[in-house]
Amino acid sequence: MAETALSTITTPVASSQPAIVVHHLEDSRSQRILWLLEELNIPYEIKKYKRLPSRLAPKELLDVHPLGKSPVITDGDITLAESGAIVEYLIQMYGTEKDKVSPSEGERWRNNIYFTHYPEGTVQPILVRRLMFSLIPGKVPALLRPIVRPVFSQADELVNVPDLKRNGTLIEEHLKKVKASGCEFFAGGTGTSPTAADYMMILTTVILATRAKEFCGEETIEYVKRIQARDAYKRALEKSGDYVYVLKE
Ligand SMILES: N[C@@H](CCC(=O)N[C@@H](CS)C(=O)NCC(=O)O)C(=O)O
Repeated sequence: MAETALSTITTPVASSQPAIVVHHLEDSRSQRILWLLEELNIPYEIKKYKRLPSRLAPKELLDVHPLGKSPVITDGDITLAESGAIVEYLIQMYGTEKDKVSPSEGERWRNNIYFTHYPEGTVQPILVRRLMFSLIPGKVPALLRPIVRPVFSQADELVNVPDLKRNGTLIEEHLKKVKASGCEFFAGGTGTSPTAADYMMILTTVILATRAKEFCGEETIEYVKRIQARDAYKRALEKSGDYVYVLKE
């Protein structure tokens, strides 16, 4: 199969059901959307895209959305990018009461909003910056690498490490707090199901647990294990195929 090959898996769709299509790039934020759709138990179709050797997305994704990134969904005439927007859209359109959090729920509502926006707004950019710092030295001419590598390593210590320590602690302390009050999900309160916050936070927590363990606390690891044990999460993994961010026992 060509590097940019696109393949389609269609889950059984009753004719009256909405035709949601997920444009899914391997090993990407799009896994959030597959998990959500499995939890919501609504039919959808996956169009799969392989990353190029550069790890960038193939140009076919530009035909779907002007930024050429994943996830993107189409739902009838609607095309929507940005994982947080997609999560909120799907929950509003297809979620039931258990998937939603209302303003009357006070702190639970505020937690839900905060942890829905925090991963893309704060932590993911730090993790991407860290990845770039680790990759750039390998891209400069070999002769310069002995000079460039320590510079980026020092920059990592100076810029990324303190940020990741603070963020890892914030996540860990929050999970301890909600667990102490009897909830196993990010929004806390009386919630017994994942909410938008969990669909967004799972990527960050699993990256911390697998790729940045030094910043990841025990409660965060337990959270990832709990989510990975959910049937809907397992079904999403089966449908996506190989996924690099899996916390092994
Ligand atoms: N903030 C966007 C980020 C989208 C994004 O950067 N997606 C990555 C996959 S995780 C991507 O498409 N990367 C390939 C590329 O940049 O070419 C979101 O949450 O959807």
